[in-house]
Amino acid sequence: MKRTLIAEIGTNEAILTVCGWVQDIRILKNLSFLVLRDESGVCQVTVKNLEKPFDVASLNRESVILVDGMLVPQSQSKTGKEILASRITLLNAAKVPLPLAPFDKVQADLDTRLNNRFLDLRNPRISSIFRLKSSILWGIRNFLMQNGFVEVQTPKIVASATEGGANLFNVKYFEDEAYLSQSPQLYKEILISAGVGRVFEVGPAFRAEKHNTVIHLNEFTSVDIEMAFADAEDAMRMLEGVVDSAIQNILEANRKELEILGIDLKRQPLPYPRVEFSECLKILGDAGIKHDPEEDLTPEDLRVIAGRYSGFYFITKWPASVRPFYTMPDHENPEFTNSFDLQYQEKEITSGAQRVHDPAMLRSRFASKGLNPEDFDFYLKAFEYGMPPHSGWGLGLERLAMILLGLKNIRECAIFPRDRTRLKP
Ligand code: AMO
Repeated sequence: MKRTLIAEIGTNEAILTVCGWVQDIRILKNLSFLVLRDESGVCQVTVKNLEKPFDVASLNRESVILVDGMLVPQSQSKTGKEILASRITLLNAAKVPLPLAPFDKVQADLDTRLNNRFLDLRNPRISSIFRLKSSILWGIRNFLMQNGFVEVQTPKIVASATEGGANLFNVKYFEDEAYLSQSPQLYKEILISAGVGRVFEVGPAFRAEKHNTVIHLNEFTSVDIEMAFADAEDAMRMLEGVVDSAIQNILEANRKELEILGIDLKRQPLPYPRVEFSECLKILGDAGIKHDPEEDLTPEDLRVIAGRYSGFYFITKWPASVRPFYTMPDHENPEFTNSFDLQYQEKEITSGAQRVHDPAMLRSRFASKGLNPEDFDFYLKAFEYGMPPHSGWGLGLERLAMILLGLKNIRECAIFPRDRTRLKP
């Protein structure tokens, strides 16, 4: 279909065709006004003398129409763009009442919005979130490609757990039992043995976590990297570059969306602060909170620590007891590991580490975590024939988007979220 995007009205022809959704209708005595919307913006359609009669009064909001008409130069309309219609064609009528009115002054509750996501997304405030998320990912990809990474796709139907057995979704795989992948961890490491050097993946990760929080989804987008001949510091530097590139990209490409959402985003100078886990325990101690050095930090602990750091910072050198089997112990102090989390205030955005590359050490790590090495035979094999030292991380894309866009619930950043009670749409 030949059409002019609303954003481009006035830049080319005076006689044009625009298509879109009817956002508003105002009927006067000898004259009607429509507000027409497409993906690029809104314009006013003035209906006076049509070549072929069309009953504007019978039109429902959010119906899809095609308008042939003439540009009105120096329009006085609120939208700044106006077309005097010569012909209106109804392409598809919307039913009444709408299950969600996307332009109501009072926003519907999140559940109603998600149940009617196709209508919710018609509001540019909502669709801007996903334009920005797409741009964040482009900034990430661009930075990784410039730094010699190759993008891969690894299987999402898998035979073993990587991030702890409790959070697995089971899948019936013909005669076998399989799982939905929690993380591409094992595969990205195998690719390091394969000599790829630097590898990344953007893909879904599945976690059967039962708790319902504003930072957890049961399916999220994991951005994963792995680098050969690299230590944890190398991986952290790559991560800072990635986050900064994502911010830079939206600042350059998405002024309009940032304005629609009222976001005042700034780059944070590099490097981001690094705080060792033991230092976190001191901060907690100063606040009168006793913490077992072998236990993970609780959300409450993280809130206290976040009081000392605004913005992004790393927590490094986590205890071995709280990190997965593949994490490299610290050479001098093996109860701790060469690991890190990137935090934004109290929220974790990324986990990463230097990995164990020695197969004998890996076997003993399996034993200490109560795991059966036979379940990981295909993974261990890749370590027996020349595995370089390597490091990497996994970043939750929806968490990063949520933080950069200042949103309170991660579900706002998943176009069709999956949570404990939501399997549709
Ligand atoms: P981890 O399990 O910490 O590490 O996950 C990495 C990052 O993924 C995001 N994330 C989630 N986002 C939304 N909902 C969830 N349920 C959820 N779970 C995790 C977070 C988190 O920081 N294999 C390691 C990574 C590595 O070491 O390379 C891993 O998966 O932002």
